[in-house]
Amino acid sequence: MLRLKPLAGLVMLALAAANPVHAANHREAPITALDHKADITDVYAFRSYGGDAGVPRATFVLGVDPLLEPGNGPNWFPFDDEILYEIKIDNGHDAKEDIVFQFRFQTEQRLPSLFQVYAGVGDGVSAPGNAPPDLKGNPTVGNLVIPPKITGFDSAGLGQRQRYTVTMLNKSRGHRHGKDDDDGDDRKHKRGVTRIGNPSGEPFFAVPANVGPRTMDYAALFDAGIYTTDVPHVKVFAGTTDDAFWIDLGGTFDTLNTSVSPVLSDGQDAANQNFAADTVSGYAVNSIAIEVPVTLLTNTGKVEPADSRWATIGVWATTSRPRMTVRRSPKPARGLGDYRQVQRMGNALINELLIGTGSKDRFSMDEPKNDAQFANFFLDPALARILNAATSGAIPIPPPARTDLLPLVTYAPPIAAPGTPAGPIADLLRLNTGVEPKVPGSAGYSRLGLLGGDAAGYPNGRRLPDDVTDISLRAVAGVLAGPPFSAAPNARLGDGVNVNDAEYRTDFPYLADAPSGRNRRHIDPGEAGCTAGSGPSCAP
Ligand SMILES: [Ca+2]
Ligand SMILES: [Ca+2]
Ligand SMILES: [Ca+2]
Repeated sequence: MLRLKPLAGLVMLALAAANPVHAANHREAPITALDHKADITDVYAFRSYGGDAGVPRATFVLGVDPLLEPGNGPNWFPFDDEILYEIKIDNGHDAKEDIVFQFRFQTEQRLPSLFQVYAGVGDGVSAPGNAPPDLKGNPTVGNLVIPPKITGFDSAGLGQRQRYTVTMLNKSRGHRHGKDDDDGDDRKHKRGVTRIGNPSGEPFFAVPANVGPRTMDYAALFDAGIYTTDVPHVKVFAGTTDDAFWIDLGGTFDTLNTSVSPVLSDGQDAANQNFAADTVSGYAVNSIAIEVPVTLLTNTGKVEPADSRWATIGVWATTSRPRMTVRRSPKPARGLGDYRQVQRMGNALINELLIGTGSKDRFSMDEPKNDAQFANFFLDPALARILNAATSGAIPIPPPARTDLLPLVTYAPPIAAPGTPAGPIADLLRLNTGVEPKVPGSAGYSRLGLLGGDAAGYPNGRRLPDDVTDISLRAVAGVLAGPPFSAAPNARLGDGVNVNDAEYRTDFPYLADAPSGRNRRHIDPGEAGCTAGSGPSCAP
């Protein structure tokens, strides 16, 4: 076991700036620490492993608004009508978006006279026989006072109701077909703008926070919030869910004072259970998810084999707000003008672990195609030097320039096929859409993704159960650089939290139910960690 040596003040400051807590991007940059609604927590992109295996599909999940305490009424956690939420795809290896999925929300308040936005009990509760008359002296006995338990989006008790629109932009048709494309059939590429709709004609509704079992049937709302759309094989979902990310946040933030050594034993590394408290346990997050067939994503409009240069796409997400805000008190503020980017995220690694605090806001607001300006941060990452120093050299690190990290910021093997144009340095989550998905828990699956020999996992895309904290620590420590960095102790770095507290769904949107405000359980340090919905520390 390694012993951490006491850190010098400068190192402690640097560690706080480049802390692995930011692997999930919860409050990682100065501006989004002040703008929670626009704060992207995580971006996931993976080949769908549920549903019809005959139609290769990919699922994208965007998490925003970190660390939502489920009991935090009376307004809970609406999406922001002023924010444009986008998931962007580069399929031509130039780090510019070719396909964009846009989500916009619209909020209505249907219970303006009530003090909280959700309410419900059983079949509804009427005023009892001793209820006093109202202010005008009218009798109130028998009047409905509390609406029935919320079971659907039309339930009267769903006071705050959010609908949303989904728009797909295809910017690639025409200029993306170069001499390397032997297909040449432009009809496969839908030009311009596609409004993705609900075949029923109803709007898409967002799933509300899980207030508690008396007020609502959250699971029924979650199920009703999974929409099959009028575009074949495209599904959408938005709502308050379990935060799919997990980490020993408190231990990590206490200058690497994790509950277990940052170097795991072989047994800890292999176990499908937690040895430290998941600080994010019992918290919710707002999630937007979309599933689309691979044929809508690739440059050729086909399902490309893994060894094709066209198989690998780049993915990132952005939040944007109108350029101007007009304060109209006592009326609500109004946004005016076109949108300006507040934040973006691709890998769970780049802005969080590598970019210096003084550059994080610029990074958040700039575009991936301009990321060469930040190249020095990952060609000689401070975090690697901190791991080396904090362990008195027991964690050896490769010398700069750290070209072993290039697969994360260019199109390069082992994610992209050999021969794929590398493109500019850019923080994109690279997904080889030709790699067959693996069901978590099945043969060959690893929470460590590519580092665990599972080609379907992070950093080839990112699945919900991929342990990006451990993977990122190991990658920064040089495991992609070959011996000696690819062996233990570098290859055993981890925080002791190996799995989510809640059990993920096995089909779209794969996210777990939000914990309820009534019964949520935050696991404390020293407690055995609730492991995927079972174990001594789970919520009742
Ligand atoms: Ca592009
Ligand atoms: Ca969780
Ligand atoms: Ca971990």
